[in-house]
Amino acid sequence: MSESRRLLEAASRVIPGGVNSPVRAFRAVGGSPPFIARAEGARLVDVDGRSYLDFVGSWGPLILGHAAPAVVEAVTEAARRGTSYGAPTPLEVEMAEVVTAAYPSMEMVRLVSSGTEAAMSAIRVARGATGRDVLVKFDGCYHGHADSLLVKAGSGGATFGVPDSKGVPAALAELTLTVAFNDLDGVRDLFRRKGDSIAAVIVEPVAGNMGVVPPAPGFLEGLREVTRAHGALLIFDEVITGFRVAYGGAQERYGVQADLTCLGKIIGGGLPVGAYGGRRAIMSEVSPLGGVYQAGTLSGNPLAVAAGLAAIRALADRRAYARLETLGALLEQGLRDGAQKAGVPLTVNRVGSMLTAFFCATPVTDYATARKADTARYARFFSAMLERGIYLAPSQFEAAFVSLAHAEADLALAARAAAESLSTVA
Ligand code: KE4
Repeated sequence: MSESRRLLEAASRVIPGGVNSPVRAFRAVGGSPPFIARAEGARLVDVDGRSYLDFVGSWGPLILGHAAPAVVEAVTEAARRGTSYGAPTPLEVEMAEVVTAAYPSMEMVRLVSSGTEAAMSAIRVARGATGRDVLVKFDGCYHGHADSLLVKAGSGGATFGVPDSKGVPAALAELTLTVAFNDLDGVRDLFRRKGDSIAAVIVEPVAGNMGVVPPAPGFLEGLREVTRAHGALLIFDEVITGFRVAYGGAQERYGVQADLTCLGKIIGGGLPVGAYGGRRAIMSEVSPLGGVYQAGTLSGNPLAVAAGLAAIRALADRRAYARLETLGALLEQGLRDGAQKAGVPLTVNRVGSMLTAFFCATPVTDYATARKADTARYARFFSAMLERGIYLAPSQFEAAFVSLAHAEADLALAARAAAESLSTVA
């Protein structure tokens, strides 16, 4: 028995599913997950000594690659000065100044410890600032596991939400309305009917959690316009896209500014950091300035902020994004070429260094079209790639990421493995 299998058995006795986050259990693709011993650059090594070229990057944070020297050095140095004080520190000021400089719509920012906390806090601020209760989200967009956000569409289009999880009170879920991603007419219709009760619209400006789905031309601009017209707030959940699709995130890439923005992943450099922020008038609602309460023992943790700042500093050289674009394009081309050679229908959606290869022949523009993908075929492709030492997201409805630690030779290796793997699933 492999060490990973032994560890999974041991883990499953004391951790639900043997994992600390469900997607890691490989339930969507079958097989059992390799337990990771260490990682460096673009590679993971599991407890059985097997090496993998990593295109998950811890689900987005590791845009510099694993164990980036600047990040490791920053964390080590910070740890020598203590790991947490529960008191303000100079680095938190620097992080807030760096983030607000990169995101002009964020005049003030509050650090938290996860993307979930960022999104949960942002919707509370939006409800507190507007005095309204209703929230609009999009089918297939994920904003962490706060109750109000674990909601999917009720029957029919933009109707009252139903819980997406046990334990979410129906009365709360009903305050979340859902619309199809990229359905601007659906949003406008919703505002015509319920506009005066809507506190905010929360959106992943580039969807990453139904697989990668870019915003349709005019979609983000339309959300900006309709929310402003009805006195609702526009929340961009940039936990994935922040510092990923551009230094200034989707707001820079698409030129649309949100009222509130959520960040996470990259800003922690692989350690637990989330953030939410927006215009001064809105953020002045947050305790201790205003009546919206939010707090956190480890918010602004010195080690996590040191790691995040080291990562962000490395991205300030905008050539980084040209490099990420080149690498992302190579991964996309390798997948397309392999699919064409194997005669396998594949739709690849990519924005910069994040992409998803959907196993379907039709365009993927929202969750309904994403769900047309052949998930069984994706699972077989995933396994074939893993056997060839390529570590992809263990779900069709997630993003693959390239990092600055990936080299052209890595992408050539991935392309060869994809061509072989696609021919086995044809
Ligand atoms: P966390 O609480 O997991 O730090 O962030 C929640 C979150 C919020 N917003 C967006 C756009 C996100 O993508 C996420 C978390 N992403 C998932 C998968 N894409 C993390 C992986 C996991 O759940 O294990």
